[in-house]
Amino acid sequence: MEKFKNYINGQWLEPLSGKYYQNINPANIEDIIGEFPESGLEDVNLAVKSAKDAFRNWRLVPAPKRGDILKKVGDIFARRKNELARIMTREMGKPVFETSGDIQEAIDTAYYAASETRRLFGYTAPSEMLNKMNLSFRVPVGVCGVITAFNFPIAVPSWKILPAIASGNTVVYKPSKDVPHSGSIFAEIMEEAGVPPGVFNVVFGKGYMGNMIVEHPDVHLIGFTGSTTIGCQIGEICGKLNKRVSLEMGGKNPQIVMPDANLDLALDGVLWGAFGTTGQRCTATSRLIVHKDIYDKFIDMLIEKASKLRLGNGLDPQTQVGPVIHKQQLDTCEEYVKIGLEEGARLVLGGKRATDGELSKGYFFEPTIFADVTRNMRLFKEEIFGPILSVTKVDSFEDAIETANDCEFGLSSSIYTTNVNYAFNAIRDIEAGITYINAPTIGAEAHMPFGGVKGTGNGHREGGWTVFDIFTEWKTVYVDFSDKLQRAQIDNY
Ligand code: UN1
Repeated sequence: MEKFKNYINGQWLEPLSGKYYQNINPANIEDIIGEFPESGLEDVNLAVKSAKDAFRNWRLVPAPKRGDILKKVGDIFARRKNELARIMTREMGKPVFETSGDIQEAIDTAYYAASETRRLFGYTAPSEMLNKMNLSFRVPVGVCGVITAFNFPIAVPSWKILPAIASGNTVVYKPSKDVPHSGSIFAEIMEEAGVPPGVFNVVFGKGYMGNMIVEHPDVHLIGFTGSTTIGCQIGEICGKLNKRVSLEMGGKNPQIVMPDANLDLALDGVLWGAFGTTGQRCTATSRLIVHKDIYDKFIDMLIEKASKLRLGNGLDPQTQVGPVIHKQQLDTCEEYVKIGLEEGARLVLGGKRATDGELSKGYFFEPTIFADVTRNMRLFKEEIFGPILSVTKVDSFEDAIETANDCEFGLSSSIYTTNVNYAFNAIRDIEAGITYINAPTIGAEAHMPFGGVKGTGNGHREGGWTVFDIFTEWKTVYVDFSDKLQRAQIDNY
């Protein structure tokens, strides 16, 4: 069985901890992908030291030159797209068409970051004094710790790593323990593209290792995507240590369907939003909010089509829905079905593990729909991260918006309507970082700000130009060419 290594300072190194763990295919638990380092503090220390040393030179490399390397990163991802998509599917389960999209998102991010190295605009402003010039520009922060989840093994890390490096930072990356093979290939690609030793480092390990990165005194910034529980813990530590931290956490994303909507379109939207990636997206549609006039009809349409979704191994081109990531997630899904039934919601589809034939080999859960979910239920409030959709009936447009907003999270949202007034009211009034009109809650594009309000995040936006606000500091410069002492706020007033 293949034994993988950490990537530190441009070298592939066995973990100093001497420990390894096995990673398995969630669609077939007999298929072991490999043994990956279960790194410890000594490994983290080595990676951070290499990132710290590399920062001295990397920050001085002209940004467009850094961009040339990132362009190559995008080219190599494009060249290896098909091969890598299969590796990712084997490792985390979602179908190959989805893992291909995941890589495409990294390609888009690489090219965007590369081009941004020729902008990274600063501001100039007039000075209040004669013969004095005021400038400001972006500078890197230093060593960035990147900690991500399993569901987008390449795209989500790329959102952080590539802009961080474009800005002149260096990175220590800890991939989710469930997708280390993808993390290893990320390192291979960075190496081949010519990212200098130490600028990008990968250390494999389990959850505990994240804290070692977060607490390390030479790590200046943390970029995290994952659960709200872990994210809040990281935020707390970073608060105490006065580190910059960008948190991308949970969602409980609503899709509203109004009676005037194109119902077939709304149906396709909710099926993709709720069951794409087996519901394991922070942007997944987990609350369907339907107007009373079409409620029964839409639920019938939904059951009819959702019951036909084809579960299976994501490597099979017929598969529409893959497994969940691990046994624990399967247990969580079962637990929420129990909770939903106890709370009095009406189970209209699924609700149990799928074990027919080949499915018995993996962690498969039937696409599950609960109707008559009310706002007081846990099913309505809590992120499940699995193929479980709640449907709630509302009386009016106002009720729909209020219901959508009755939530601790605020990442994505959607409304299906042909009424322009409803659409614009929804854009204005839904409390979420992202609102889609006549499109599902999933489908963010790499060049637009991505992130959420309320319990989803801590005010940052990845993606697009806004990600550079996370990974840079501002340097303000005053150039006085008057040849005399000019005292601001004093001499001119
Ligand atoms: C995530 O679920 O962590 O918009 C990110 C989307 C994808 C990104 C999802 N482009 O669903």
